[in-house]
This record gives sequence, structure tokens and C-alpha cells, in this order.
Amino acid sequence: MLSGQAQDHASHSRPTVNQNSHSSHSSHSMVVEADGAVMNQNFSQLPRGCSQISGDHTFTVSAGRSYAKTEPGMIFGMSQYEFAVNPCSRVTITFVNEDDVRHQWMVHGLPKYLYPAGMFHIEASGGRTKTGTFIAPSENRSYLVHCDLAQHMEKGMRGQLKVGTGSGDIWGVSGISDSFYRADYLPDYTLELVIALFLGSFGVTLLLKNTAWK
Ligand SMILES: [Cu+2]
Repeated sequence: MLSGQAQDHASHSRPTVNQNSHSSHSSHSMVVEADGAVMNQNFSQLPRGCSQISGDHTFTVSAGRSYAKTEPGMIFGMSQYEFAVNPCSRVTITFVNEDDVRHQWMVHGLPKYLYPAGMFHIEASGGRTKTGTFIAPSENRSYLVHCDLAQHMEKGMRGQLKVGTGSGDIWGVSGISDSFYRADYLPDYTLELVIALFLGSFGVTLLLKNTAWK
């Protein structure tokens, strides 16, 4: 990417470059030259239900392939997957990217009146560190934390932000919750239901056999 950018710059200084490639160059360099980005940062705006900032939490979280080694089948990982904070606290995340590809630390489901699209998001370019701050909502709730780059979440970059007592564990968090997808509409006692269904259908089969022999 960096070498591509260098070429862009070289071609940019040549008079033969047309307007099109010039404009694509400027949008391109915005991404390449930055060591990352912080989206929807919030240092002081209080979420509803908060009368003041209840305190500060700071986390330094590293991301990279080396953290996936303890998780079978995973490619990417983080140095921690759960971030427990108090309601109304100010949370500062220093995100250390140890890989050569981009990674993100992204929270979803935050109040949209403070965080557009309900999102707070740090992105660090390969080998870079980026720090960002936001304020946790007042409710006890668990939020998905992930990296939104293609396949990074599926391959291990999936965690949770637990505000207060939380609202249960987010599924598929490395070392915390089961890795299979359990749809929201499924009841909690799936195994018991399967056994009951099996016994039930066995009973029906017996009944039908008995009826047939009469
Ligand atoms: Cu990633």
C-alpha cells in the first residue's frame, strides 16, 4: 500500500496526470497516510440517565494473529475480549495493531443520539496504535465489540463491552461464550426439547405400530 502511494505521488507530480486520477489520489491518500481513525469520539457529552461521568476506564488492547493461537480455527485475535465498565463511565481504548493489515475495535448498539449509527470505532493501520474515548450508556447492557473488516470477526476478532452487570454474554466471544450461533428465537432448553421431541416421536411410532397390528 505504501509503495502504491509512493507511485501515486510520483505520477501525481507528472504533468500528464489527468483530473480523474488526481481526485482518486486525494481520496486514496486520506486512508493511506493516516495511522488510523477514530469515529464518534466523545469525551464529555453525557448519555441520557447519566448525571455525571461516573469515572474513567482505560484499556490497552492489542490485536493480531499472535493472539489467535489459543483459539482453534481462528486467525485473528485480541489480547482481551471482555471490557467491563461502569454505567456512565468514560472509556479510553488504546488499540495496538501488531499485524501488518488494518484492524478495528468497534462497538455497536450505543445510543444513536450520541453516536451516529450507534457506533464507536477505532481503526489502526498495520503496525500502528490509535487511542479513542467514548462514554458508556447508563443501562446495564452487553455490547458487541468487533473488527468489521471482511472475515476478521468470524476469524476471531469478536468481543464484548459489558456495561454494569451487562445483559448476558454476546455469543461467540473467544474464551467467554459458545462459538455457535444460537438464534434469538430459540428457547434456552434446546437439548431438552430435542430429547422430548425424540421420545415423543418414538411414542407416536409405537402407537402407530400398535394400531397397524390390530
Ligand atoms: Cu481486523
